Amino acid sequence: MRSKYILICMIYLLCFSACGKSLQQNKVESDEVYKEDYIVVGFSQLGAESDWRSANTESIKKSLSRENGFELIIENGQQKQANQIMAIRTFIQKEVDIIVLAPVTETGWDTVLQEAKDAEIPVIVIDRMVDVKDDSLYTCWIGSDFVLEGNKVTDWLHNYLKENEIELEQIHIANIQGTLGASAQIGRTKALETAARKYGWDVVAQVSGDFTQTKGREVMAKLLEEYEEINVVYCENDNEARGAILAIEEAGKTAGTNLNRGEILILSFDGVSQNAKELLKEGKIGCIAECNPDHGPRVLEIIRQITSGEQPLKEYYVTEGMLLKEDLEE
Ligand code: GYE
Repeated sequence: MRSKYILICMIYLLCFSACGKSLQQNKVESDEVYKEDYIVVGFSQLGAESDWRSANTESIKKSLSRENGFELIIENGQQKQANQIMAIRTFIQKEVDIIVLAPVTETGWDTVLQEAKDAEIPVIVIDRMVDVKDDSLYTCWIGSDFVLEGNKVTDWLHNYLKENEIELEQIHIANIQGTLGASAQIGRTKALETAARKYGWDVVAQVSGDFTQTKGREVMAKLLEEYEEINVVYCENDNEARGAILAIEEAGKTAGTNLNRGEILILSFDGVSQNAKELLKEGKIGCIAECNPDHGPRVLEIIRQITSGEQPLKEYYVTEGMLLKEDLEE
């Protein structure tokens, strides 16, 4: 009886230790696969506030795929810098190979980027810029020329007013800005302010719509109550524009390109979603400066350069054009 008991115990112990060992081996093996076969990238995306943003995330996912040799960890910052800083610290702890950062605003990155530099992890900044004292804190930046985008819209407005013989005194502009402190907001607002000074345009109000449809709608509804005279709305992205159009229609007014008939002219940025293109086609938006969200292929190329010891360009501007009703009709 006693020897039977000892035998059962021995079998049990043998099984247990064999199982334990094989589990441990698997873990080590998979860790090795994870580290050796893939380039691990931590991507701190600022949020999911717009169609542009979703397209941008998709572009990164597509390029930094498993098939291309990447293990991609994405953290959504929910439009809050504190979340993004936390995400970067987690990436550092995980010892990722590369960090990709799409920052919500420009300032406040010095400390955490210094931590990444100390850990010798290259940081690729995409879309909006970072404003840091020491630019060796990041490897490079890729994104758009936001002032240029804004200039295209203000040029379009200037020509539109001339062609339609609309007097300067007749127009009253509301500026629904993007997230304050974001490069896209800073550049686009600056272009409007410069043109307003140059041509003497009346900008009646400037208020942030945080690049979202909900906020754009809310802000526009308030503006219409406060300023009867508004007849041009310079929205800093298509989601805000869509929100503004809804608010205009809810107030019983019309978004359109005929100012002489009392319509409200909407100007916008991005041109990524089908919905925005439809609104342009219907004449509810006057023009859209294109903003290119497709950063994935370029990021892929930059990582290839970094891993093969080449030095990527410090700044790289993506190309983009203008979206007009005429082009869509063709
Ligand atoms: O235009 C807007 C998004 O930073 C360029 O952010 C980006 C802007 C884009 O929310 O739709």
